[in-house]
Amino acid sequence: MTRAETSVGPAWRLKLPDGRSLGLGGKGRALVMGVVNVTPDSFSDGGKYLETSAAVEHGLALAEEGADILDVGGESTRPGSQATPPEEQARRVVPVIAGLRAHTGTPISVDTTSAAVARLALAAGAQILNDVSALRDDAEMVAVAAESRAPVVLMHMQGRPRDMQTNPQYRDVCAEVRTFLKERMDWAAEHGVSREQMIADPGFGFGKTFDHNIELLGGLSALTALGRPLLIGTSRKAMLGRILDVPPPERLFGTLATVAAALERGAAIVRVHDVRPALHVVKVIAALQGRTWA
Ligand code: PMM
Repeated sequence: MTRAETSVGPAWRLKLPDGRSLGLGGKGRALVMGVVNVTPDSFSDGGKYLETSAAVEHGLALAEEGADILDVGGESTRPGSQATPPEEQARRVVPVIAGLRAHTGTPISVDTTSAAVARLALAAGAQILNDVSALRDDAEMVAVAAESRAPVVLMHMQGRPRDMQTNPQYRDVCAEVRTFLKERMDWAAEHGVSREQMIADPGFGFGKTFDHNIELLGGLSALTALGRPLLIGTSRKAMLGRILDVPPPERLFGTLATVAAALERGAAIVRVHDVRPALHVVKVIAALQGRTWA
């Protein structure tokens, strides 16, 4: 990895297990991660792409729109949801990952907290791990991350999806999220995961009230001190519904406002359902920040 300080901030290079790499930060623009949910019950698009072929087609359409990464998940993490057994997650995501891999070179991440699912996903062609539990749910996940050497997203969550929105409490949400992510990064490094492969995510909507989410987005730049690329996932989330009073499919413009705000505060990867509009925002902000935008 190269980590050069430039006038526009640090540059990172994530190494993919297939030998390719993803550059981000520095002079380059932020990356867009397109969401491919293969779930019956995700809050924003649940049930829509449950069929393998529909999910593959959707992922390929997002790649065509310019997604830099496709994030494939088979478990809903919406508030109140129960865990999906690994067998069922694998049944949903593995054929989709294999189908995408056959038709696009766009790097694929797997959104799972299960080591078994992660292993099968990597074998099917996924190259990035996205673990919303920051390697806490499954004791074997850290070994999968270390052995595969895949880039890994570590996300903050207070509580677990089934109870996380019950009564989340913070004294200082930015400081606490930052401390949590630092501790998880240190822990993962002690267990053999390369720091240079870590991506940090504050976890919008995961164990946070509306006020917590707003404070976190406003203060996002405090997390750049972690020294790793920041990923943010605000797309269509409830914080936007609270402000705009519209259902998830109508939260695109609100999503784009949060994408712009996050990019201004140092986000390096934005996880979104609507790739093309987000990519336009990414490019324009990159130009304003003196970066390249191609
Ligand atoms: N949000 C969801 C699922 N996975 N992963 C990361 N790293 N960050 C997020 O914010 C995140 C995630 C829930 O949203 P969805 O149901 O629209 O996928």
